[in-house]
Amino acid sequence: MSTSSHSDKKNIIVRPPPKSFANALTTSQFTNGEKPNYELAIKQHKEYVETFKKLGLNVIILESEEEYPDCCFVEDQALIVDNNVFFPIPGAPSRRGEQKSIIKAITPHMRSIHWCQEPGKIDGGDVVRVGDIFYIGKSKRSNDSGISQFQGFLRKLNFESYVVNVPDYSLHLTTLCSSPNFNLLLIPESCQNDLVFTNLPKSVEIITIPDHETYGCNTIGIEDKVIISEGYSTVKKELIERGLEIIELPMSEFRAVDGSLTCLSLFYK
Ligand code: CIR
Repeated sequence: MSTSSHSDKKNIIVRPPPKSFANALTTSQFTNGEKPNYELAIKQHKEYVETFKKLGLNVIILESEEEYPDCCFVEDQALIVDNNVFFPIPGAPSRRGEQKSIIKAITPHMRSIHWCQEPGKIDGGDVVRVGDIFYIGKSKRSNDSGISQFQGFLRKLNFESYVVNVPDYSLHLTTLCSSPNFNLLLIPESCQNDLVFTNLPKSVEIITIPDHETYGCNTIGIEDKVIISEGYSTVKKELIERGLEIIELPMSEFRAVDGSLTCLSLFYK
């Protein structure tokens, strides 16, 4: 998840894709409309889970639910900041029921619990934390009311936040960028002017990546290691050059339905 600080990544919640995964929502931004393959998605998800186990995280695996084809994308269902949670109203009505089991799994571990109210809607996938500044994507899934309610939650926790307009062709802000550690922000070249990161600290280096590697801009940093999607050579090279250790994971089946690495997890400490 993109709201946790790098030191918060002790526990990780994941959920394997259900058999109905081929019916997951998609914009086809990254494909020609081909459906994901369930068996391959399960294999890729297992590799994802094993990676975090090897890195020493405590992995909590929730059961998938057939009636929710998108239920593996747990990032969208909760916004956890330093073990305080804001439960959003997800932007896609078909995904709202996924939240029940997430609420049950998370609430016992949280210091405080907050709820988005109608007419607000916001997806976890629209939030990117860069150091201690939060950037919130205004997108097809996240509206002004949802964003301002989440900003109110952040203010109570003494965090600054800014809104970033997500271009129409993309689902979420995390579809386009990520911050693998508090000094780096990866964005696609063509988004240099479109994505405005207000008050980005001077210590943060923006690495621009060729547009054909846009999907590769979503990464997960764990200490000096960065998990990236397999097949994005520029992303890999740029991060290695900055002294980071790379772990590559195959993500083709999740990519087919707009799911990136961060979408598959929720972290708390
Ligand atoms: C959806 O359209 O909701 C899913 N197919 C993909 C969700 C990706 N989640 C994320 O970026 N956080």
